[in-house]
Amino acid sequence: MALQRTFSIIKPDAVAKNVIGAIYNRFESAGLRIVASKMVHLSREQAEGFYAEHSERPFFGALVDFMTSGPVMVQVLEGENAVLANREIMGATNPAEAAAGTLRADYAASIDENAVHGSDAPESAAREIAYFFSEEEVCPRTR
Ligand code: RTP
Ligand code: MG
Repeated sequence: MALQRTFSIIKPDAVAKNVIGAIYNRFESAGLRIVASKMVHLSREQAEGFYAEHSERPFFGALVDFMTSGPVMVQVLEGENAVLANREIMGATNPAEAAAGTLRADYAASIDENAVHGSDAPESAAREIAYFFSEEEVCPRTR
């Protein structure tokens, strides 16, 4: 499989826990390369737009409250099969169901505050990367 990109967020709960570096280490240890990265405090408008697919769900308001409760790290990860690889590193949405050793098993407290986001398909990855980064801000490997 060719190199692929995915979009990742370290959510406000994990930033507050001071585990940005620990989570980046998981990505790198799994062979994923960080090719763009920044810290942002999302506005409600940004969070609502990012999670627009969930706007009719009952948890949408709580999700937006949480995602705007503190700064997040947003990053683009590049590697073989990056979308699926990142979802495996993250674990299940509900940390109670996440496999041992996954980010959500180790760092998430609940389904509402679950430490990380990762794109669920190559198409959503492309859309989500463009939502946060210009093309010049993504710096693929050159050596
Ligand atoms: P994410 O988009 O954040 O990476 O999470 P995901 O793909 O694993 O899960 P998704 O279905 O896209 O849901 C987005 C976020 O909404 C919250 N959620 N709460 N209470 C609930 O039943 C429920 N379901 C989803 C979670 O915080 C989830 O990460
Ligand atoms: Mg999702």
